[in-house]
Amino acid sequence: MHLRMDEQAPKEAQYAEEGPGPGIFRAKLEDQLRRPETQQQPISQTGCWRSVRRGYVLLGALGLLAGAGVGSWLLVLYLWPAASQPISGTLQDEEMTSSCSGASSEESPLPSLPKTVSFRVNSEGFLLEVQVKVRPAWLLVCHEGWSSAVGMQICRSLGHLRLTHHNGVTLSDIKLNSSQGFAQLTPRLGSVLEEVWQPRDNCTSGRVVSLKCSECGARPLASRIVGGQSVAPGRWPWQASVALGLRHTCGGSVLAPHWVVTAAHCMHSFRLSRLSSWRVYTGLVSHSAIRPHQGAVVERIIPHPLYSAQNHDYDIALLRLQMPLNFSDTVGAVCLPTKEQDFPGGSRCWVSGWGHTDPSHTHSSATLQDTVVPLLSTQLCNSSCVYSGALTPRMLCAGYLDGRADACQGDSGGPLVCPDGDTWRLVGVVSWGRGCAEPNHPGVYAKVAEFLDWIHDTAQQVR
Ligand code: 4AZ
Repeated sequence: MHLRMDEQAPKEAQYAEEGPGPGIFRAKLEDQLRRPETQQQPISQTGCWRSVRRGYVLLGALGLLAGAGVGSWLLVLYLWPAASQPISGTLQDEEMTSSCSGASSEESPLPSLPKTVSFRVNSEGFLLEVQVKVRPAWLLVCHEGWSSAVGMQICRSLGHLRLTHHNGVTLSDIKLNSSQGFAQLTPRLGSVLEEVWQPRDNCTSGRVVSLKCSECGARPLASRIVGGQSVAPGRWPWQASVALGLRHTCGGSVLAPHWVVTAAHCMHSFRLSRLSSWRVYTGLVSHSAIRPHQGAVVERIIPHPLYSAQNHDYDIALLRLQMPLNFSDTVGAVCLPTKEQDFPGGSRCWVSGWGHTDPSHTHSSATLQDTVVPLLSTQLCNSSCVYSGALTPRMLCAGYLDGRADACQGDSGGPLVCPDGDTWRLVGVVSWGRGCAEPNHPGVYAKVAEFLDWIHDTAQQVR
């Protein structure tokens, strides 16, 4: 996490020095000055014309010198405004949007289909409620036609990894107001979750559905946190350190007791390491405090099958832990985004990690750091002034164009989370960027919303 200079800047300066600019300019001048000398040889052979020719040659040389002088002066005049500009532009947003092709500072909201159905679980009694397009009221769900498969689908659609509990609750056991409406599942072969809800005045079974999804996205200790750069325990309970032995290599995020998500490039970079060397540490703030026995053993590494080491597309991997994590005030899961959820450009999200904080790129931070980073529109991030089309649909950008703060090496694989009411959702996985906190080069993240099916299918299949 960091505020620092870019590792690539010196390299670019080097290229500029080796490049064609000043070198070509110097070479032309030398040519012009040399040419009269080479023409002197044939001329010097005839005696009577010697002095006349010498005069001409002298005049010519003087003329050339004067021409070169005027030429240089004009060139200096022409180049001066460019030379007085900073080399790497630090364009502000407005300038950026007007001068970069394909840029726009605000995310233009995509025309989205009206949502036909929404779900929520009320906090007393975990009663499942559904809201269908035709009615504004939240309806309780009748138990008839209910199945765990439907429950699983609903939990997933709410950003949870699993369903943990479901049952039928007798209506006479709960307090209801007289206007309470109900909805019943009408199972139709091949129908989607959105189309199966029929409003009812009562449930024939006399029972409604109670549903618990796996816990996520809460910060039990959040009220005790005081702001600042270094992080207090429990602030980001899903933050994991993915390590080789005791050596921190990448960040990760806890999705469930058995599952941690990280970046595929972290696993790719250390692909020669043995599976048994990997450890996942959770509930940590100070990395120096870790002890080997605290690490969770990794049972399986599952990189996304379409990960590309060339352009970092599909930069996501799942780690299955051998033993489940014990959730506590300082260890817990983050929620996934919901499918239709669109966090627009400007959303205030947070990135955290033990990555580099200094310009020398050699030290991971001893304590967990975090910083707020606004989401940037993909249009702006892919514009000619930023990443010129390098972002694929599986990536998103967050940070600042003035290079204020950014994720850095060692933060890779870690969480970019955005608040959704009281719930924190994993919107991005730290992936890449040109340098760190470099102007016009914000951090790039794997876009978790694009991987929901892969995450759910993998977590279901691998047990
Ligand atoms: C890295 O090398 C890395 N500034 C991570 C994030 C960023 C750059 C590099 C974004 O792991």
